[in-house]
Amino acid sequence: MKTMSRRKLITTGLAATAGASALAAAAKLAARYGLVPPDHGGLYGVGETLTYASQRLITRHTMAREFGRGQISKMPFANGKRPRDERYLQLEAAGFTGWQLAVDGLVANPGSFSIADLRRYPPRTQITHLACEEGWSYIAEWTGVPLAHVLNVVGVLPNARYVVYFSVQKNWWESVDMADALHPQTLLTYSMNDGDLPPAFGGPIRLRVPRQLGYKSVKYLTRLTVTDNLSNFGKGLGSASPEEGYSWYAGI
Ligand SMILES: Nc1nc2c(c(=O)[nH]1)N[C@H]1C(S)=C(S)[C@@H](COP(=O)(O)O)O[C@H]1N2
Ligand SMILES: [Mo]
Repeated sequence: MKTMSRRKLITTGLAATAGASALAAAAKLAARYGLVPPDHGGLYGVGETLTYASQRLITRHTMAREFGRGQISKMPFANGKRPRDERYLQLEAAGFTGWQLAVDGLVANPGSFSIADLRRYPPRTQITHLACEEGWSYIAEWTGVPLAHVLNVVGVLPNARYVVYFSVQKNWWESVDMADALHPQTLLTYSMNDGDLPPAFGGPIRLRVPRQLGYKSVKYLTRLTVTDNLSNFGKGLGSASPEEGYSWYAGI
């Protein structure tokens, strides 16, 4: 076996240290600019910070790709189970007329919106890709009101940093930072491929966040809350995903 020369040993060691200190320096820089994700602790923490901070610095204003009508998937895959509780089934039977989306937290005018209320706002339609972290994906057309519009209606306070959103399915909740919350393609969607959003796909209302992986697009939304601090939600990692080992920030 060839032994490593002393010189090589030192250069390799230096390179390793240089790499580590560059990472540490980058993490410090991210902290200075407030670009540390809520799941920054633990084994992959520095990596999570670098991914989030660099995406935010470089691609903050970029748009997710939009497709043509001919590219819409013929058989979109509905993942997961539909809610089966009595209340949801009653609301569904009544055409979701009784559904309410509550918006509260750091806002001037907390409120509650029916689907009809949301439909009265200027809609946006977009054909985007939904990619699951498990490897499958599909393209569909979604129509809804930009979350930014609803946030303007309720009046977000200047110290707002994140929007946390909850599903009727208690184990599904997520959050995004204000850059994604106010992004023009982040939509509260109530239509899919020319019809009402089907229950299998999150009807009556789902947040589509096309610049992040599918799990950020939570279905069956019941409540949004604006906050400056994620530590009081769940285990304090920003959403349910990091509690299961997935990144809070899932930018694509
Ligand atoms: N409420 C709720 N939202 C959810 C899920 C779910 O099971 N329940 N699954 C998530 C995951 S992991 C993905 S990939 C997408 C799947 O979206 P689809 O059902 O339109 O395929 O929804 C996300 N939002
Ligand atoms: Mo997923």
